[in-house]
Amino acid sequence: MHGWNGKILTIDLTNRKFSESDIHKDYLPEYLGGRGLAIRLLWDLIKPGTDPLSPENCLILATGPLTGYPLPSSGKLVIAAKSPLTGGYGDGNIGTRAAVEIRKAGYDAIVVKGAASKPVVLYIERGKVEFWSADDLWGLGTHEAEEKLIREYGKDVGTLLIGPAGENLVKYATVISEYGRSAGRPGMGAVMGSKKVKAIVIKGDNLPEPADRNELIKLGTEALRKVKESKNYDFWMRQGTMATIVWSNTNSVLPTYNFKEGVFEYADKISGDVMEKMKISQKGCPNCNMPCGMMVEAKTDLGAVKAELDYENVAMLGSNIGLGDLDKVSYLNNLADDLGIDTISLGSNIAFAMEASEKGLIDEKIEWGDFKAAVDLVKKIVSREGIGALLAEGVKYASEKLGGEATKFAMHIKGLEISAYDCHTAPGMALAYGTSPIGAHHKDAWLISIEIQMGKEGRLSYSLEKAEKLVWLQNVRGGMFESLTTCRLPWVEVGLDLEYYPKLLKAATGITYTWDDIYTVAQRIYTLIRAFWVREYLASGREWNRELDIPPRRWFEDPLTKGPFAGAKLDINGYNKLLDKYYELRGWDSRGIPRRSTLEKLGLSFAIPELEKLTKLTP
Ligand code: PTT
Ligand code: SF4
Repeated sequence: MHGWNGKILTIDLTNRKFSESDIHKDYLPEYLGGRGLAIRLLWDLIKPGTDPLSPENCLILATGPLTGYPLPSSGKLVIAAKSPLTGGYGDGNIGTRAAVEIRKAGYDAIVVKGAASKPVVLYIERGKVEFWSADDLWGLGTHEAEEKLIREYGKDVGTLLIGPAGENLVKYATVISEYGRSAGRPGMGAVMGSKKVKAIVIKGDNLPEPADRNELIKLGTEALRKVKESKNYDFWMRQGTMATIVWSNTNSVLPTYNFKEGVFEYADKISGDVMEKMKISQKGCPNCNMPCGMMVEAKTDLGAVKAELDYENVAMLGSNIGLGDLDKVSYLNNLADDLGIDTISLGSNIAFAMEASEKGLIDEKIEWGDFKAAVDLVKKIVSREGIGALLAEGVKYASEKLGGEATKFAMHIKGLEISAYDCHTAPGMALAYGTSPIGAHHKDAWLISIEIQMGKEGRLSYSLEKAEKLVWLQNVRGGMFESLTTCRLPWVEVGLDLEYYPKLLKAATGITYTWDDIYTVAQRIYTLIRAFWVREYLASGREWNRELDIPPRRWFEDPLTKGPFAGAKLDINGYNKLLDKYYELRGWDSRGIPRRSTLEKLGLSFAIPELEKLTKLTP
């Protein structure tokens, strides 16, 4: 075998044991790695209906056949589990040295199961796992805890850790690495916390041997050079994802006041240009020559901090909560990283509380743009105090508890808070959120950039071609990149030719994958993830229906009141037409459940008996 290690490390926390096993011979060629391997392992290892915060859930760290090799932006890792926030499949993709070290330690994936009785640090090398006490780290923020780990283990290790949010099982706690990389929006940090794992430290030695080392190095070097020669490179290096603030505002999609509007009157105060003036350094993931981690120094009444800014963080903790001051937004961003909580869901929960306060649905007075109230609320959420205990469960739960009108402005899909694009004027992007395999996240399909290029009429249309584009984007981004596992930004942001990827895959594994083969792998992954959601919902006594793929009522009922698209909102009939087309293209029925014939065609027949115990499958 080339390009993969072919091995999984399983760590059983309950019994403080570990074992190595060979990965089933078909899994790697059929699912590639990363997300593909993670969903197959979750399907196999988790009993239907498992409580996500119980020892029976598994936390999976999965790499792919390109991870760690000298080619563009290859230091990425998928962290997956059954999500405590949504009850379905959850994952996140983190750029960290830990990704490379896992591969170098001889594994394609690590499965962490059971639960420790006391806080632990897991130290992993090839063929070795040590369980160290984490008593001195439990309760610490991720910044201080990581510093201690580096002092203890040295700089040449990979680290993954949780903050107090993960320890306190906040449902949107994430896993953090390298002072501000964050992954696993649907509560992967809470799953790690439920297992009492404060940190995982990994040190490897050698990457698996590729099938054709010379070819891999030749292609990788050439692709790295192409990245640098791109015409967008210089601007990207100045602003990274922060350039999107102005773009989103100009195009009326910047989430503002809890997704009420798409334009923000203070957008110029939180823009990429302002960030450039605050920038002190730039950092990146392993093997990346277009580093997007924009480190800024920010000063506020509450103190000075250093923070890593990205578009999503700034939009959700800035315009979406009415805060037009990048120093203060940076403070909140840094607090989220230190506490180990997702900035997107956090911004949505703060905005939800502000709107609920405005409407008199809660007793607390939390006004739009009130920085100190927001900081106070974050601390309450993480310690689960007062209103924070409700919001620690996410906006879906909080809105159902408050009842009535609250569910209309709880901005989530399937329980995951929507990331930073307002969709009053973007039906295709709304569909991308509706059908994202982890709940409302943009990573699988950034259809909005295509929609905006279609001009006003095209953008507002419900043309079925949008569903076709969506499936293609999902297959490339959420299927291929999440499984290879490399960063997609060299392609998305500086236009690296996609044709490099099948070639690199061949050089790594020795197997020829045509684009049709890659799309089939992606279809398999999306369909198995969907089967997992259906299985987990029905086995937990929850209903499954197409309503779960429909965005919140706000976008259909409350038109925009500002900007060039004032008066615009989504149309439910148009949306349902797109959704039907999407299901048809995926081979799912009108409930959004994979058809029996689709499961058979994609080599997923093993899922049929389990699903048939729970529902009648459409032929
Ligand atoms: C990702 C989501 C994103 S997507 C952002 S900003 W983005 C937020 N970042 C957070 C953060 O920071 N701190 C925090 N406490 N919470 C945060 N939550 C949000 O998490 C990230 C980059 C980015 S920056 C993007 S788009 C791309 N995402 C990729 C992806 O998903 N797959 C892939 N193959 N390549 C990608 N490249 C880019 O990676 P999640 P990271 Mg992240 C401070 O994890 O759960 O997927 O959510 O991983 O290493 O930080 O890189 O404008
Ligand atoms: Fe990491 Fe950004 Fe480079 Fe992607 S572009 S590998 S997220 S630093």
